[in-house]
Parts: sequence; C-alpha cells; structure tokens
Amino acid sequence: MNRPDYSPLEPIAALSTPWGQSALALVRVSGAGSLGLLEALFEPPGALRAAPGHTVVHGRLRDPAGGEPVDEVLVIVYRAPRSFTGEESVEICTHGSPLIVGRLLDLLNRAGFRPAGPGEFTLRAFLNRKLDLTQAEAVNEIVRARTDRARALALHRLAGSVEGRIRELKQRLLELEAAVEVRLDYPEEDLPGELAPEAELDGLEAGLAGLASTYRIGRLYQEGVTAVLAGRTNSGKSTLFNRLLREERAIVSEAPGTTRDYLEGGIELEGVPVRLFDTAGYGEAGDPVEREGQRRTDALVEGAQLVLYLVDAAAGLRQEDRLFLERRSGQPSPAGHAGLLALWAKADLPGVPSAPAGFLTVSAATGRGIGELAREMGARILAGVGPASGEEAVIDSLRQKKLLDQALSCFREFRAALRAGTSLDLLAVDLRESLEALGRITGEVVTQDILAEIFSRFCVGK
Ligand SMILES: Nc1nc2c(ncn2[C@@H]2O[C@H](COP(=O)(O)OP(=O)(O)O)[C@@H](O)[C@H]2O)c(=O)[nH]1
Ligand SMILES: [Mg+2]
Repeated sequence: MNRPDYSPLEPIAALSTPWGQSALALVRVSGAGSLGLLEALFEPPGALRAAPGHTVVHGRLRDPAGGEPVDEVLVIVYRAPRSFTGEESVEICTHGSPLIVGRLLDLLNRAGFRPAGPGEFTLRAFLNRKLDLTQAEAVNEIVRARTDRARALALHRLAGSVEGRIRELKQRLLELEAAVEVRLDYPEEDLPGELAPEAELDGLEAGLAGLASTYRIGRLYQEGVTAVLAGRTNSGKSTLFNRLLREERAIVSEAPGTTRDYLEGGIELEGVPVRLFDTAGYGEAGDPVEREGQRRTDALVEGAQLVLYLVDAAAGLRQEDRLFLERRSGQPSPAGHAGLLALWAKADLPGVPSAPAGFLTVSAATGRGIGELAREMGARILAGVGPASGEEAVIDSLRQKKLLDQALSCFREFRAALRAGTSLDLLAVDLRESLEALGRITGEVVTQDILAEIFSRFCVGK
C-alpha cells in the first residue's frame, strides 16, 4: 500500500450547499479537534463536547468577541472514524441566508478552520480509506450525472461496483503471479506444467476488456448523442421536432423555408440524453440566408450520431432524397455511430403511397409511428453498446479507462510472451505491470503486498 501519508488533518470548513437564499444551508467542517474549536462559538456551552457521534444538537452560534447570536442552528456531530471523511466532523445547518453563511464562515476561519479546497472532504475520505479511488470519483460523478441512468450507475460505483470488479480481477491476476513466482523461487520443485488453464486466461482477458469497454456506455449515458432532422423544405421536420420534444418549439408553416437556422432541443431515449436538432430544409436556396442555413444543416448532419431523413409521402421520393440517402446509408458518421433513419412523413395525408422499403412510416400530425420511431432511435443509439441494467459495473472516468487499457495490454503481452516461451522472470514483469495499473485504479500500489499475497495463497514450503 502506498497512499501518500496524510498526517496534518488540519480542520477545514466549507459551505456544502449553493450560495444564495434558501430555506436552509449546510456548512461542513472536518479535522481533528473540530468539535473543540466549534465549542467556542456554540451555546449552550459544553453541549458539543458532550454530544455522542451521530447526534443532532440544537443551539446558537455566537461570535466569541461578543454581540448578538449569528443564527439558531442544528448541528450533526460525527466522531472519528465514523464520518464521511473518517475524521471528527460536524455539519452545521443554518438558515439559508448568504449573510448568515458569510458570517459563519468568517467565524470558523477565525476559530482556526481553513477554507477547504475543492473535493477535500472526499480526498480525506479516500486518504482515510473510507473510499477507494473509484468510489471517490463516483461521488463527483453522481453530482455531475445528467440522466437518471448515469446517476444510478454512479451510485453503484459509490457502493463499490467498480472497486469490487477490479478487486476480483486483481485477485485472479495475483494468483497467476503467485504461480509464476513459485516457479521462479522453486525451480527444482515438480510443479504441474501449465501456469493456468487457457480458459482462465481467456476469462481474465475478457474481464479486463469488458470493464474497459463499459467506458463507452458510461460516456453515452453521461454525454449523450446528437440527432439531426434533415430533409427537403416542407417535409415536416419542424412538426416532428415539436412532436418529439412534446412542445411547440419550432415554427411550423406550409411556406417552404420557414426554418432558416437550426433549433436545438433535449430529449431522453433509453436513458441517454439526446440533443435533437431541427434544421433548415434542402431545396432551392433563394437567398444567402437560406444557403447559409443549408450549409449549417450539412455541418450538423456531418457531426451527428443519428440522422432522421424525412421524405414527404405526398411529394414522393425525389432524386435529391435518393442521393442523400445513398450517400449516407450505412456510412458511419464521423462521430462513430452508423445512424441514418429514413422516414416516410405525413403518412396521414389521404391517398399517399405506402412507404418504400427501409422507410419508417410516421405522421407527426396524428402521432402514428412516433412510438416506433422513438424505439428505433433508442435501438440505434445503443447499437453495439447495449443497455446498462443499472446493476453492473460501468466506468465513466477516462483515468480508469486508460489504466484498464494499460492493464489489458500488459496482460496481452504476458500471454504472448507465455506462448513464445519467454523466461519466467520476464513474464512476472508483465503481470506485475498489469496488476499495478489495476492498483492505481483503486488507489493502491500493489507491489509491496504481492509477496504476502503469494504466500497466503500457495502453501509449497513443505
Ligand atoms: N397532414 C400532415 N401535415 C403535416 C405533417 N407534418 C407537417 N405537416 C405540414 O407540412 C407543412 C410543413 O411542415 P413543417 O414541419 O414546417 O416542415 P419543415 O419545413 O420540414 O420544417 C406544414 O403545413 C405542416 O402543418 C403531418 O404529419 N401530417
Ligand atoms: Mg422547419
């Protein structure tokens, strides 16, 4: 174990709720001696010192230099190590006035609390081994989550989903390493020929690759995708845009060229945030504004993960439509997802022919086909990624992804070397590097405890 030593534990204080007027505000302090320091500001005297951990004390805060009380408060007392940070710590619940909070922070400062740096409470929780690094990162990811699914996945990480998965992979790597070390240490012993069954090596490699690949899912739920409505003018894009957004955002008109710039709205499909764009339609560009509008449409289409191309069923499929669809169909967009959906729009109009092969039939006016469209969009977005059930370990941190890739490539090198009959000491190096990368993910450096681990697993000393 090689976490940086963290000895000073100096008391820190910070506002944990947003600045501004609110019903209540929460100021948090942590560090050895916090209760004693706070005692000087608190009445009734002695109440904090006497309070057991995990209790709430009612009282008033007062400037020891004199004057009226600052506020009537409730404080939650945590005694080390049973707190979020693992330190003695207090949460002070004041009335939600910036004036009160400002006075309180000033008082705390003068009483000996230093303003906390960003994430310092969580940092202390990690240093005090309350959390591993994946959990510490999850604290931030929960706050940042933009969809319910992203929040649920981050909450699982906080509960240790990734940490547990890494621990399990690490354990299997350690067993492998132990087998190598044993052969190095006792070359004369008659050990069974194989280091590990091929199936176990395959499983480990798949485990590492699998966890690394969940980064795409994590990003998808957090960052989302872009979907663009494109098509000739008057094909019904703005109407469909409004229908998908469930609001009257875009102006709909039978006059072609009504939408001259693009509009953006946000929806959620299968738990993935989708930025939906309504664009200026293709057609004869009468003036420079329309030409610029169409240029912007092209740029959006280029960068989108999903393009919905509308064809007015009454007008029928024209040459330009065919060209657009041929040019784009099956082509992965630069952003990576092969996503083009052809829509046979305004299908409610009387006497329109049925949709050509490959088209989805929709009517934004009546709502026909909109449910299917949403499902198809969701399926395309998740294509090749698969929905996350919310139960599994999914990573959402580039740091973790890079270290997992590193662990995986070291492991692959190990396997290649093993096949090539490389000497055992070199094999051990690859394994150790793989382990170290995993250890860095959770915030541990494993090299020091490898020996202990080896001998606790293998009893060959007899
Ligand atoms: N009957 C019918 N008319 C539609 C439908 N969608 C759009 N329209 C009409 O088609 C015209 C152009 O629609 P709009 O959404 O502005 O098309 P855009 O130019 O592609 O944005 C308007 O008169 C709409 O009312 C539909 O699903 N059914
Ligand atoms: Mg429009």
